[in-house]
Amino acid sequence: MGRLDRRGFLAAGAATFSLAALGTASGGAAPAVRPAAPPVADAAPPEVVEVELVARPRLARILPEPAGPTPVATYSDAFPGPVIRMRQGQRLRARLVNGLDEHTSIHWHGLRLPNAEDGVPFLTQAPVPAGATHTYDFVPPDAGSFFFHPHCDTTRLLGRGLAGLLIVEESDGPRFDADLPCMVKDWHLEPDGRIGTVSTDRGAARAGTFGNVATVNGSIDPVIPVPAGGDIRIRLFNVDSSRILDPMLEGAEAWILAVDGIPMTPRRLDGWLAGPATRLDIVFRAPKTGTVRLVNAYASTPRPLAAFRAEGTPLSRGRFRPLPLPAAAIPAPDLARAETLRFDFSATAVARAFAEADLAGLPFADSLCLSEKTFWAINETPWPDAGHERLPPPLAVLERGRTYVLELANLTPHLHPIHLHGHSFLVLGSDKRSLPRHYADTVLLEPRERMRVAFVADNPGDWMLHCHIIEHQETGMMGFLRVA
Ligand SMILES: [Cu+2]
Repeated sequence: MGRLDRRGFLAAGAATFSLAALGTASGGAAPAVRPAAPPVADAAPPEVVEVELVARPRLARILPEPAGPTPVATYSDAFPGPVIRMRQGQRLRARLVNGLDEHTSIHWHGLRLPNAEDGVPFLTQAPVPAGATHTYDFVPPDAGSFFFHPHCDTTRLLGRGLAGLLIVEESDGPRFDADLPCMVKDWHLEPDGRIGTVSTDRGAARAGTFGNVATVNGSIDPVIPVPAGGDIRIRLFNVDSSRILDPMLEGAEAWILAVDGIPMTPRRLDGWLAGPATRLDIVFRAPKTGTVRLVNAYASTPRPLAAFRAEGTPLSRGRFRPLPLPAAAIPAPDLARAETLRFDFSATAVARAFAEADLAGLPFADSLCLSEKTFWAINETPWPDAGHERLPPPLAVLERGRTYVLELANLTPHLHPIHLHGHSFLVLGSDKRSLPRHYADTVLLEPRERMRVAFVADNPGDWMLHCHIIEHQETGMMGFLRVA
């Protein structure tokens, strides 16, 4: 069927999918401008998109010479990606080849997929041993901007870049003159290019251990060409483990079209905080000449992330109007009959002891998937540390098909992006901020903030609920809900 090309992908039987690099890290090279997908009627798409993801150490150039290349870990030779592009309705068959020296798995972040495909070692699947393979096989139900990463030893592996993007294109909706994934990540680098310390106890117990080299698509402040005068869709992925973004586009009027890949009523990009794991689909009109700058305003002075430079003969488009993307078919919560569950996110120092009966039947885990220390907890229950072998009982058992309102209370002075697997929830509101109702899979809790989200528990299985500041997740702020 297929053959292994130089980037290490097996493209078996899939004629139209695209699996590409985001850019080479040298000289600010940028992703290729790619037009929006043609209408489905143009060609009968293959039913199955097959990819091979070979997780292993590689070398990538992030810092300019005389620094050396950085020893990274990636899913392909494409750095930092890869990007899997497919169309809504297609089936993804992704074969993971574990070339790491430890067990791993792939979690498909934000997808409402069957529990067995969710990629949480011990909880939803057996870990994939070093040297072994595992195939994920599912049909993404929603179009959108998703990403994938391991779910154990995550601070270390994400710190080395082990993540990829999954873009599921809508079959209709507005057309764009360019559709550009922008993967935002800070690296912890020594001056010679080696990976430095990705986690400290001080960082893990506070806001996270921040990197020192900000990149977009693996490049430091890259200049990305865009068609002059065109309508540009950028898909911003915050794949960093701790950085909070307040993305701003200087030099263009920009609108948010989707949060976490889920379309919303277009809203001006202005002060939308995007914590780790959040994705924003943004549209702007490129100028006829010149440059639009993407900056992170969540800093005392805005920090440059990337620039978009208008190139080519200016396109003549009409008046700029941000058109909504087609709505996702997410089940609407039945708020009148909802049950409310409260979850407190707090600091802790003491692991909770459970009776043997509570632990009966729960899986054993190993030190890669248990924390070394605990600084955090959900409802006073930290994810167990390495002295415990069994996973804790579920935080709550939910009745399949019922609507639940989760009241998420941040009792700490730090921010926590809280992520639920396998479901998209409706953000109802905050006791501190005015937010539009919108769907998401990760919601950023500001210090002492309380937010309410609602969803239909329609997907059976055990689903992680955790902070996506990965050091918080791995030091206790993690648990799971059981939908039965
Ligand atoms: Cu947190």
